[in-house]
Amino acid sequence: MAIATAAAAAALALLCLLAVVPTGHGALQVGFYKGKCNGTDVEATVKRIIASRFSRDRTIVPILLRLHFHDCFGCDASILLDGKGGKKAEKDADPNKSVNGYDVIDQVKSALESKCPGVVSCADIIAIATRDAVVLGGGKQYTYSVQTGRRDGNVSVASEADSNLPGHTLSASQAIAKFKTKGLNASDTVLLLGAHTVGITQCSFVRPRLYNYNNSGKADPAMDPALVSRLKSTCPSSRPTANNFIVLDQRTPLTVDNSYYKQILARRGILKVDQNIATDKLTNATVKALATGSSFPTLFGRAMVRMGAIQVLTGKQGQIRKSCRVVNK
Ligand code: HEM
Ligand SMILES: *[C@@H]1O[C@H](CO)[C@@H](O)[C@H](O)[C@H]1NC(C)=O
Ligand SMILES: *[C@@H]1O[C@H](CO)[C@@H](O)[C@H](O)[C@H]1NC(C)=O
Ligand SMILES: *[C@@H]1O[C@H](CO)[C@@H](O)[C@H](O)[C@H]1NC(C)=O
Ligand SMILES: *[C@@H]1O[C@H](CO)[C@@H](O)[C@H](O)[C@H]1NC(C)=O
Ligand SMILES: *[C@@H]1O[C@H](CO)[C@@H](O)[C@H](O)[C@H]1NC(C)=O
Ligand SMILES: CC(=O)N[C@H]1CO[C@H](CO)[C@@H](O)[C@@H]1O
Repeated sequence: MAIATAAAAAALALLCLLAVVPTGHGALQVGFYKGKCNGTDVEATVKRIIASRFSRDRTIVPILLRLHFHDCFGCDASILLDGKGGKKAEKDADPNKSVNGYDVIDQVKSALESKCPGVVSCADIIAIATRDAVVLGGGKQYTYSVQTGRRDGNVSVASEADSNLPGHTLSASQAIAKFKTKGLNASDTVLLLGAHTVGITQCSFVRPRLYNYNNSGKADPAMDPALVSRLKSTCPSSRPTANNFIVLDQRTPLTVDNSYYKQILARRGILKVDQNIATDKLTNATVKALATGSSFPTLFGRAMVRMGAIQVLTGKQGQIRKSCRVVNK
């Protein structure tokens, strides 16, 4: 299966250059690039390239979602920068390994630079490309208007990234607290974790739940025993370094849908944090509503817009990078 070959891990996050923007979205607006690219439709250009990639490789959906999330604990495209002079950049931060998708961002960037140099930010390319990928992976009902007008940061530091990303064993209240530091609330936290409806995780994050949960010598009792058996065969304890992957949504791993919530209610959450939001009284009602109702497509898009507004640079701040991988001289 194609997804099993996709790289998985993650990198993350960023510099707190600006205050959190909890309401309104600073100077971001829908259609910021209209009429600004010599007659080229910027959003249509992004969409064409993402659709072409998707037709060959559906894992572009989880790849871009994860990239956008990790960048957005600061939304200034810092995650795209290559490390310089032996310094670790965000890309090299530990949870990183393989936040992928840099190549498709580069492809979009060069297509746009050839039409209107220095106009479209890398941060906006990530935001637009992710929206397009979500719609390709989920269908038209997942369409949302993406806000643009972000500018690119010019600093990337791995150590800041490391401490910023949420851990996979967080309780619901810890996850909510983490998102709150970025101006997002409990509903946003549950909705955005719904991105785990696509993609994969490496065995190392799941093994503790399978073999020795909380030093009990047994599996996590919160996990469906049938799932425990299946996952044990993918992630054997005898080969702790085996670089195998598990799909985060066991039912429809490449489709953007609300099946993630149904799965976690059925005790088939893969990461501990996924399972935690299904059982905690702070989040269980929201999870149930998303699993049983039809509101996820609309609400997910709204939460993505809020995530895309975290600590953005706008106006005269930052720069429009010429190459997404390096800060302009
Ligand atoms: C408390 C919050 C979150 C935690 C602790 C978390 C943790 C993780 C972990 C540990 C993985 C597996 C990485 C690996 O195997 O290397 C993962 C994968 C993923 N995460 Fe999250 N995540 C969180 C929130 C989000 C959000 C908000 C999004 C997007 C909106 C997101 C999108 C994804 C996607 C799409 C994947 C699969 C990537 C792929 O298949 O390439 N996550 N996450
Ligand atoms: C239009 O294209 C020309 C030639 O590539 C370029 O110099 C100019 O900056 C572009 N205009 C805008 C608004 O990007
Ligand atoms: C979270 O914020 C959104 C958007 O402002 C709002 O619609 C929603 O009701 C809030 N949820 C909670 C639990 O406060
Ligand atoms: C872990 O085990 C300790 C001691 O048995 C127990 O008090 C605690 O509640 C357990 N924690 C979880 C998350 O299961
Ligand atoms: C959520 O959990 C609490 C405490 O475990 C429980 O009392 C409540 O009925 C649950 N709500 C739903 C909607 O499942
Ligand atoms: C980084 O951006 C700030 C403005 O946000 C600017 O003052 C500074 O000179 C930039 N640094 C570099 C190396 O480009
Ligand atoms: C700690 C660690 O393994 N970091 C990796 C992050 O990604 C870079 C580039 O792919 C690797 O070279 C690093 O080893």
